[in-house]
Amino acid sequence: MRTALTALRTFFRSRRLARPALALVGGVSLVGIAKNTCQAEMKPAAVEMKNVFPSEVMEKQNLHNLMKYSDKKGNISLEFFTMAMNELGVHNSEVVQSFFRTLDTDGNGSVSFEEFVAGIAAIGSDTAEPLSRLKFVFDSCDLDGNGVIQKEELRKMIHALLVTRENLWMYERRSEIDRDLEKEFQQRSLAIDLEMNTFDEWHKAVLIRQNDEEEEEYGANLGVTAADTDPLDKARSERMQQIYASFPHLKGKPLNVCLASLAELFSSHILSEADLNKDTVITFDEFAKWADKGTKDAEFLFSLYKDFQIVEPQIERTYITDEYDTLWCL
Ligand SMILES: [Ca+2]
Ligand SMILES: [Ca+2]
Ligand SMILES: [Ca+2]
Repeated sequence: MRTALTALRTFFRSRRLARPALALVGGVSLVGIAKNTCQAEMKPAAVEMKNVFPSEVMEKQNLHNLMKYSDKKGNISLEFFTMAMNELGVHNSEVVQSFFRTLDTDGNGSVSFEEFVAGIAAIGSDTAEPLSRLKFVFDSCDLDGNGVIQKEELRKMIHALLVTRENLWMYERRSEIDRDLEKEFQQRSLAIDLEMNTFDEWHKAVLIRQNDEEEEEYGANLGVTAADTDPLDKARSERMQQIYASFPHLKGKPLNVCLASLAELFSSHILSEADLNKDTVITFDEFAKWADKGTKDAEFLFSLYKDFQIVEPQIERTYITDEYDTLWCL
């Protein structure tokens, strides 16, 4: 078990997310994110947020998504919070509600901008105050809010965090691929005199092929080989290979099975480490002692929270034509 856990930690720690760890509420949609956001209006909370977070964070985060889920004052209801979490791939209502309850510190049924910032500050920054961080992680893992963490609660939470992380990873690959495709299109369109002259048409040709004939035709025109016509599939497959390499016992299993298995493994291990009096539950005191040891397992659990983001990163996209711009913003 020890070897597998070490591999687990190394594996997930080695995967740096390209953007800052601070999280703002929003949603991750794996397709065409930019289209939701182009013409959104900035709400006061988002403006205020600019004063709270460092500019380099703000530059890379998409404020418009906070607006998508909050009212004008920046308050987020459970309903909208659930939508945001669903978009991240978190569908377990116990996990969603626990996160919401943990953020809603005054318990009035909505997460205010201030509460949100405080929650994010507790888990998302390098300089987070240790006790707030500890409390946030403990409270959110205590899904039913009865003051102790059971193994099943821990498993569900870790699973949700792993799923989120994978979705964000895929989202980032998708963004990278879109950027690469666009760059490639620009280069190739300079070299080849093509009738189709918008990135959108080319993108369609490469990714949304109607049939093999079309693929061949476009491929021949563009010098694109079959092997590189679906970069997202390729990225996905590479990702699975990485997981299998780190966890040989999961070889051949689909991603959801792998994540479920890892959540089980990791939660069992944390329970065995932290439950000092062996009564099958972890109290806050036990949790604090466990975290205080600064073990790699604790570090790993906290790192899952730190990377947890409920905002989509901003896509820095240079639109090629007005027509294309309009298409995406509809
Ligand atoms: Ca509140
Ligand atoms: Ca509990
Ligand atoms: Ca105990």
